[in-house]
Amino acid sequence: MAPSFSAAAFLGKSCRVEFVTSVFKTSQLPAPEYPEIAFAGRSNVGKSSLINKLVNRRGLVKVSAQPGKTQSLNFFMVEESVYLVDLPGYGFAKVPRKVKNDWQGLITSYLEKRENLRCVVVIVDLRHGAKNQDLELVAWLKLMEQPLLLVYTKADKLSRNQRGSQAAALDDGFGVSRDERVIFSAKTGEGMAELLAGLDRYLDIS
Ligand SMILES: Nc1nc2c(ncn2[C@@H]2O[C@H](COP(=O)(O)OP(=O)(O)OP(=O)(O)O)[C@@H](O)[C@H]2O)c(=O)[nH]1
Ligand SMILES: [Mg+2]
Repeated sequence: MAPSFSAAAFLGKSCRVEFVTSVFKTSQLPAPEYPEIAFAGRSNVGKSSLINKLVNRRGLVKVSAQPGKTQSLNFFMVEESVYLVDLPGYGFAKVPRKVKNDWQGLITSYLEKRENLRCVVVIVDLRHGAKNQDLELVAWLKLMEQPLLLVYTKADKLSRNQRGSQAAALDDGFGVSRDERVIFSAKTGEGMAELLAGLDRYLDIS
């Protein structure tokens, strides 16, 4: 295992980052040699945008014009110390059933078995209520005692007042307190410091 890594020291600014691999089946997963953070959420919620913001590279991860673009687990290595994993979005109806089942199988077994997975960042849209699949994912991660951090993104699309009331409704739905979630915008970078502090709670285990 690599030495402990501080998100706040490297992420949110220029850092060394490289694409490692796209994984379509479990057998393609890279060796679990580094601590790992995975990013999950509904299709089009802003997972790839959040990762780009974290590594300060606009075009590193493809941001989709159409939902459902990310169809594999995409691994990125930061500072030769930590993997960031962009997961395929869920809840996109137009994906054929066969493909959907394959995805679900892959993501489920990844989230269940990945030994170096330190934290799952679950991203939801601050403008919308908690959807069933979000609630199910969070409940299932908690059941597995898998550490997670909720990120309420696209905050730039709401006024200050709306943000407060929407965030309170989401907190209620997920049953989390304010320090278990971060209000974020990939457009403005709002919430970056809180996000990094949240990640460091799980990364910095020394
Ligand atoms: N205003 C605003 N737009 C955002 C933000 N984050 C993402 N977007 C936009 O939302 C759309 C989807 O963003 P992506 O980052 O591709 O979302 P994704 O979750 O990776 O999507 P899939 O890979 O298809 O599941 C793009 O048009 C982004 O520009 C944000 O914080 N603010
Ligand atoms: Mg994506």
